[in-house]
Amino acid sequence: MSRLSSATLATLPADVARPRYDRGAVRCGVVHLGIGAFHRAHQAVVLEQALNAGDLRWGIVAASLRSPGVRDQMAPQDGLYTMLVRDGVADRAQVIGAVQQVIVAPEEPDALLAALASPDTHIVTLTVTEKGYKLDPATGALIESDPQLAADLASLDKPQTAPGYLVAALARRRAAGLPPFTAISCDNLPHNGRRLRGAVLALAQRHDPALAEWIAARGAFPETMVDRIVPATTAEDVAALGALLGVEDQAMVKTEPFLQWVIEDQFCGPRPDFGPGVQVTAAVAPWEEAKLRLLNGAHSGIAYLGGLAGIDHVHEVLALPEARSFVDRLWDEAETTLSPPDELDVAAYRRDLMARFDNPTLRHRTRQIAMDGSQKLPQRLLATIAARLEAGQGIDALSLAVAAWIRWQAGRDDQGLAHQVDDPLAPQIATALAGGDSAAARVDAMLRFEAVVPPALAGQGAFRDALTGWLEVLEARGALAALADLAEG
Ligand code: NAI
Ligand code: CS2
Repeated sequence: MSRLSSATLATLPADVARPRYDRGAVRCGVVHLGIGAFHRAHQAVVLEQALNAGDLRWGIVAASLRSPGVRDQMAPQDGLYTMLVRDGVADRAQVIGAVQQVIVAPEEPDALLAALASPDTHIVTLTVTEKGYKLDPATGALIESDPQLAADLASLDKPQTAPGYLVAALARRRAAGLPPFTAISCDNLPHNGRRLRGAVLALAQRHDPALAEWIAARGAFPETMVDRIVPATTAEDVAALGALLGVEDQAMVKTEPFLQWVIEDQFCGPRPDFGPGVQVTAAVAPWEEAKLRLLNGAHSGIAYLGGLAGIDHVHEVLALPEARSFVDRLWDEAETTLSPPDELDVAAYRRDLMARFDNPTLRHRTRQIAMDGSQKLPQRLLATIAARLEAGQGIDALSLAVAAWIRWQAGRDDQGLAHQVDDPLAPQIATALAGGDSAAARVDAMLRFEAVVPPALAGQGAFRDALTGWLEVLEARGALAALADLAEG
């Protein structure tokens, strides 16, 4: 089967949407760091809207700071890929042309630095995962013990981290008399703009205080809330799309119809008319907090409890009435901690979230969501628990989700089947848990893990007791029994 490419574009079925602009006339106003599935189904699709609307300044130079994977998938396809939108009943395919070049930074660091320093570049977006910022999840401070960051602290001649590339490129722009670019984090981090700015300024300060001062004065790091469920692509997805299109697309992504992007109105240069699904506003935090605590908090609880029960996909977990009850209880607890935007109808948002989770065609794997829990739990569950305890309120569902994360670290589900604990802190967590000879001891070990659990929360007896109680149930009777207990409680 031939590959999707500029040459085979015309052979696609008529109902497959494709670029309506001249790709050869596009200029790259955006550099993206971390070309993963989410970028291809979210920011790139928004920029495709701008290109299709006739503003050809907004092509993308995308980079992977790690593996060549996506470059090798996209290069034979002239940078084209398909986004398959699956609403649970029907599929809609759109070929995206916004990505003009994919750089594998470890192979050609200067090519990425040149793109970042180009006068055409006005915006840099990032999806490097929560761990890509090299920040302590609990405190937000730079993790100076990280080998890649340590190398960038020593020299930026060949950057190795996202903050490193941004600082090295901003130095080039300043030396060339160019303005900074607007750096937009699109990762699920609380105050992602502030965190990115902090990492960049801290690193710049080590190398050149005058550069740090220039970035602080003239740069822009808007806060954002990003939302679209984009599960990792599987070989089955690629095969099914090939049967639909008649060409092979190794870089395809699958997603849901829903898309939301809330961006703080803080730009230091030109920006596109982002179009439908995007809000540019002064106040992002209320949107971000609601999404992280409702959608992502539930997602993590579903992932660990479902994974422990040996259930592979989100929609399959939610086929269990006890799991739906758990999600509703978690949302009842989380909702009291929110200061939602006036425009947000939380009851309707919860109904829409459950429908999105129920979409059987996304086949969102619990194990994918379970990844990097040490980087996710602080903003998804721990901050919510701290707020509930401060208000003297219960944490039954929230604490069950955290206890399930602790149980997940054992590397075996309730049937004894082994799983990989995919987390940058997995070795340290395993070591911390190894010494515990009871659920209480294992909870105490985790509460001492300051990289994840803020000491003020760790010292709360109600939190320790709730975690211990749930972990004893999980270890003795399993996740389904714990869900049943909660539903009856
Ligand atoms: P992915 O696995 O497809 O891509 C991850 C990207 O991050 C890859 O380019 C990888 O090379 C890069 N990366 C990973 N660790 C890194 C590090 N330490 N330094 C630099 N780059 C690193 O994952 P996907 O689905 O694209 O998600 C990426 C991020 O996007 C998530 O972590 C989350 O913050 C955000 N997001 C994802 C959503 C989704 O449903 N997939 C939805 C909303 C936000
Ligand atoms: C998920 C998120 O993998 C995960 O941790 O919870 O990627 C989730 O799909 C997105 O935040 C939805 O916008």
